[in-house]
Amino acid sequence: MPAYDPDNIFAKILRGEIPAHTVYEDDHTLAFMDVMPQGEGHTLVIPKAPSRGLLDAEPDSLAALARSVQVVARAVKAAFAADGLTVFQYNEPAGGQTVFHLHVHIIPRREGVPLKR
Ligand code: DGP
Repeated sequence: MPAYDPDNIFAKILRGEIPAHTVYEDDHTLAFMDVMPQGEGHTLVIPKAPSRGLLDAEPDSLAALARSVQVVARAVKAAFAADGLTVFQYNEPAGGQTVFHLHVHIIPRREGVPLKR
């Protein structure tokens, strides 16, 4: 697996070098709206600690990420009056990953409405 690249776009968002529509932040994580949403309310949650994906993340960072995913998922579900949620995470190009800083997707879902691709 390649080394973590500190110039990835989410690292730049964490450093405030490029803007993001932030919806949640704590000491260890940040959540912001996805610029290419697959559905209304598509939100990303990332750890502040540098990791390329799930496989190289430190346990404390993962624990903080999991807690924030639940906080943000609850908020997004309520804010969009969703019937359900799709939560997913990709690793490496073969797994569908395009931005190489660990992130979790949260997408509010409505009965009968498919995801955009
Ligand atoms: P993936 O690595 O395939 O799990 O998806 C990366 C996601 O990041 C994709 O849904 C689009 C989103 N994205 C890419 N560039 C930016 C950006 O500059 N800002 C924001 N908010 N989202 C981005």
